[in-house]
Amino acid sequence: MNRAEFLRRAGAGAAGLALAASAPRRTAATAQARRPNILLIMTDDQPHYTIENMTFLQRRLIAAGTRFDNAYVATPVCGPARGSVLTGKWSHNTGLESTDGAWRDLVDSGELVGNVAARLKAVGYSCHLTGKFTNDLTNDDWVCPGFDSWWAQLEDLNDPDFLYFSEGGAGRREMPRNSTEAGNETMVAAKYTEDFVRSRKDTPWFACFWPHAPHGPYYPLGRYAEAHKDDKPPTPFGEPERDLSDKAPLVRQSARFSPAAEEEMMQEYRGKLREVEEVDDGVKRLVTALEETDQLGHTWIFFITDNGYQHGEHYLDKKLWPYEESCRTPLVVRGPGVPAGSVSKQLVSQIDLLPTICEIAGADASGVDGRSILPTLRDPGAPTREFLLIEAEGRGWSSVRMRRRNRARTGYDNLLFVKWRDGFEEVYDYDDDPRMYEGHFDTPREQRHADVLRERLDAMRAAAGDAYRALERS
Ligand SMILES: [Ca+2]
Ligand SMILES: [Ca+2]
Ligand SMILES: [Ca+2]
Repeated sequence: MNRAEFLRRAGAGAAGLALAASAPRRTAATAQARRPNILLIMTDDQPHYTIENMTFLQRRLIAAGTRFDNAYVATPVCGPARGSVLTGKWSHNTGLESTDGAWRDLVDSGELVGNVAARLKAVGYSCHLTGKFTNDLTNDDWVCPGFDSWWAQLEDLNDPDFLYFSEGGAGRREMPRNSTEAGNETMVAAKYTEDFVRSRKDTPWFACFWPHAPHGPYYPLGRYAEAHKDDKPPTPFGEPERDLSDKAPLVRQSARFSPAAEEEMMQEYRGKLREVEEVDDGVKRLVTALEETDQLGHTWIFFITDNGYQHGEHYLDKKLWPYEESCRTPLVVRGPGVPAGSVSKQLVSQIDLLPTICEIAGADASGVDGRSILPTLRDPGAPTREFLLIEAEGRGWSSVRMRRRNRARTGYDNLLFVKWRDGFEEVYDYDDDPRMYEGHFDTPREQRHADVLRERLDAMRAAAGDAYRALERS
């Protein structure tokens, strides 16, 4: 890349330097005015692999940034996951274990004082949110600390006829739902975020576009109502020989084997894909607005989901399961200095968003459990961690993923260890068993690492901050 291209990509800091070099009298004030914007797009209940269906995201974010193939949620269900994104902490440190009552739990936790928007506001950012903040938000005069622009959906989020929302905490309002852009919750939320980014182009901003899609029930835009009629998830329904003896009793009890259950799960999958299409349209709307207002070059864009979803893998539906479809999140980042079209295999978590965003903005990132992945955004191979926690204490399990270099075989040992409240253990080796059909300790690698994984998980489930991060590396 040439010098101009390098400076353009290097973004805020270098842009300030470039301006200073060409116009020496414009100094700190210019750099200050050019602090990068941050757009955090978080979808609701989106299996990681469905970003294959997002053509705009593929073309303008993935091809222009980094895709993370080992990014995970903190807890695979809405309320606790959103708490971890907002606070940069594990649910065992926020106390958030359930989606029922999630908003009240979050307020009562006292953790919102240090939420990501409050930290950015403290250094001069204008902060905005549209869409689903969290579950059970009914309070229509409340605004989360740190946000000065607020369009949050209120319960009942799943009402088939109306959208309910609070604009700036000024009371409960409603709009009829329909299949047009004016009545579609994703496109309405995108419009409010578009208005925000267009109106704030002279100040640094942090915008959360958190559509309540592709969460069910499915009310897609009319133009997608007939799409994806025969599509099926990439991992087939069920498991070989219907053998779930390697999985916890709760998995066996929850498994649904009937053809009718399979048909229901496939229909749900197709509903999700239709809503994934409308999310892609919302992303397009925002990126186009950033381009038209000349902000794209100094805006970071993060794309994630709050949790994934099973569509019949291991005969399971819904979420809160310890497997990839529930626990992986798509993570795509485009921003100044991020190499275009790169892929990172590093272990990354939702709890890393707050420290990463704060580092980009120059805000305080102390007192959290996550770590900044900015070094990995600059160089996709830069290591993050070797062990990563995921927990679902409300469902009765926690897990640790290991991705550790094995010099003897010039590769990595990639394992998942799950421990259930009743003592049941499962272990999977990604290399030999990528679909997670064999949870017994049946490979030499699994047996060799069993004690390390058990001890590591026990310690991680109780740790916070520096002590937690120390457990992530050997
Ligand atoms: Ca969710
Ligand atoms: Ca099995
Ligand atoms: Ca195994």
